[in-house]
Amino acid sequence: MKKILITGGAGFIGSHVMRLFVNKYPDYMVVNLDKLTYAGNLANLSDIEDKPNYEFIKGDIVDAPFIDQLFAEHKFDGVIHLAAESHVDRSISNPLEFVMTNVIGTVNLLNAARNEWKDNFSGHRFYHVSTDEVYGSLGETGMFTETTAYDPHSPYSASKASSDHFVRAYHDTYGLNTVISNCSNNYGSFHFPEKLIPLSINNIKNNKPIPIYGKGENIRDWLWVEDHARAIDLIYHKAKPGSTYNIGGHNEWKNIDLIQLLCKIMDKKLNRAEGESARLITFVKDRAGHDLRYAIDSSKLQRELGWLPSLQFEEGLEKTVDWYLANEEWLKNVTSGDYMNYYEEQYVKR
Ligand code: NAD
Ligand code: TDX
Repeated sequence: MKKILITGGAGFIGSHVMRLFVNKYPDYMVVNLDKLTYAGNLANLSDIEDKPNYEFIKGDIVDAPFIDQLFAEHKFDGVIHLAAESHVDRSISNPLEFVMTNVIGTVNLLNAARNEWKDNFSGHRFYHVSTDEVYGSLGETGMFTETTAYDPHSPYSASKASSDHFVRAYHDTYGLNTVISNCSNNYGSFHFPEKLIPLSINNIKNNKPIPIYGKGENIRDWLWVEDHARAIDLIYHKAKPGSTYNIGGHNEWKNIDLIQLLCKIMDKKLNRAEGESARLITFVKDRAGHDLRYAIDSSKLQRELGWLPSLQFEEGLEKTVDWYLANEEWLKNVTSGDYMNYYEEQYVKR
């Protein structure tokens, strides 16, 4: 039985990857290592927690001796590394936490893998999940390809860029069998409501202002999270050692247009008069260093591994709204406690 370590499996994307692997590969033992920060939630995995091929371990990737021991004990065949601090606004107020988890945590995993797998690198895969934000910001035209030069602007993207460089360095220097993917903005179920789409759904539902940074002109390329998980499965199993793939939805939206569409869907779902939810739109102070536009060219992934996104955005957004409206308890649980303190600092006090 193959044993795979997935880090950050209790987070948004990680929980979808966990679910896919546990259900699709009953002959893999899938181990979820997660610190359970504010963003990690075992309720995201309640449907698979009793499966015989799933194991949860609570732990911190920043703790090097713990990671070394974990690798020595479990003899993993491969790693899919998603654990990270992931929210740009939090990185602006607390950059060091992003350096610790995203850079040091990644290097700790690389060191443990290198040490444990040194006699057979080719038989063990280290998959690092990264973001399109490492490429910086586009103007009105063009797309990020796998060879676009890195140009990160936020402490979050700088920390992700740094971790990508370390992963490549461990391939080039030591021969570790690494692969990296850089994906655009994900959306879907279990998305923590500090990010634009779930935050807006929650605020619309509760008749609270929808905070739009600047003029809402910034553009993101949105991908259904389950399509990202499918891409990760393909890349983990099929990519060549040392390779990189971009993953994106070919689905660019200006923030303000996206929120208008969301308001329309919410009016319908909540039986509100047309235009009622859009009255909640409130333009607020822009994010510092706010990247204007992201757009991903994922043609390499399509050409080499046959991956394509499965859902139209309108359909995916409606499904997402339905999920949040049907999962009030989940939303209530994650929007209590610490999250409310963060919300106050980010949106109310400034
Ligand atoms: P998330 O914030 O929802 O989840 C992160 C998970 O990592 C949480 O479960 C958290 O508890 C865990 N974690 C954090 N610090 C840890 C530590 N020190 N040790 C162990 N576990 C720790 O993040 P997400 O949105 O699911 O993103 C997952 C990965 O995908 C990240 O690496 C992120 O950079 C990348 N990514 C995200 C997006 C997106 O749109 N969300 C897009 C592209 C790439
Ligand atoms: O309240 C808000 N108002 C607003 O206008 C928030 C939270 C965001 N925004 C804007 C900022 C961005 O232009 O909406 C856009 C999307 O913002 P986020 O949801 O915070 O995502 P983004 O900053 O684009 O980063 C996301 O995609 C890439 C993830 O959080 C990252 O982890 C991933 O790497």
